[in-house]
Amino acid sequence: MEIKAYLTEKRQQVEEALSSLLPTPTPELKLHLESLAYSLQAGGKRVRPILCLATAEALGHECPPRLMPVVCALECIHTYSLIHDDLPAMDDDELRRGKPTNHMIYGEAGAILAGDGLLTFAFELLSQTDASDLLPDRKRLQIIHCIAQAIGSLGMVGGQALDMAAEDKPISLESLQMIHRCKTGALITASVQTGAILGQATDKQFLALTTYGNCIGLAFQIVDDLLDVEGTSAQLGKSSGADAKHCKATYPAFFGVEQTRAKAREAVKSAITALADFGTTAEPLRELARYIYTRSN
Ligand code: GRG
Repeated sequence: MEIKAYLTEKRQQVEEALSSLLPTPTPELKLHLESLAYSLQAGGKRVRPILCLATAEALGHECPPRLMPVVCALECIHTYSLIHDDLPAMDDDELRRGKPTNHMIYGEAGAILAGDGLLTFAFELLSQTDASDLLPDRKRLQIIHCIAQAIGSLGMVGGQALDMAAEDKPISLESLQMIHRCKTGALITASVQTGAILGQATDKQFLALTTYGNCIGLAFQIVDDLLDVEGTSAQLGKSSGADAKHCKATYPAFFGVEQTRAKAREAVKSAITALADFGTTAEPLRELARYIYTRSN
């Protein structure tokens, strides 16, 4: 299977669903709603919703259009985290997805509210109850719980707190791994788990897919560390060298570039091994794992 064509097709499916779901700007809230759309439609890779769709497909289920709001919620959450991560009080970045960051256009208060709006909107999308014929409420609740756990204080937010506290300080490899697991890995794993629930995974399949999610989450962050060292800002669509600027511990700082690359390859291999009991329907997941290793932005 051709991963590029697969990604293009799925990305289009996600883009169309996102555009149709975004609230229509009212005259009073024009600027605020525009600020949400600005970041959401700035052209991300849509890795998390695509992972969710590919996981459901691995289990033999195409996502029906009426369940796309659940899938799109993952991208709203991811985009909120990027907007807040770029704020002056956090990583203080001026470029994201190849465009000025949200606060550069809408100001700091505007960007905080854009993030708040997207996070809240995600839970509005997740909790819509008009498709209970396709997704029983019990399963929907399981998805909401899984995502909330992944992005809260013991997940992404906690990872960000640890990351902020670790700036300019020497930290152990274990601490770095925990930051990666919480800050980046948790939402990636939750995206796979959401697809697993949508695809009606058995307990055994859910566990295997969770291992797959954990491994690609790690590979994703290791590659992000590498790209920060090796990529250019034009290629990445965000400032390169940001980790060094903030004196952040990274995989390349611990292991050097070559060994870091080997660790990313190892994580991808473990992800693919976790899918051993799945047939050809899991080929997109296998290819996505390989793509995460070879991606250039
Ligand atoms: C502010 C609560 C809060 C959390 C922020 C995700 C995050 C936590 C910060 C982002 C910092 C960062 C660059 C992490 C590395 C991995 C990562 C999430 C990269 C960006 O994700 P991509 O590559 O971006 O999927 P696109 O733009 O393609 O969606």
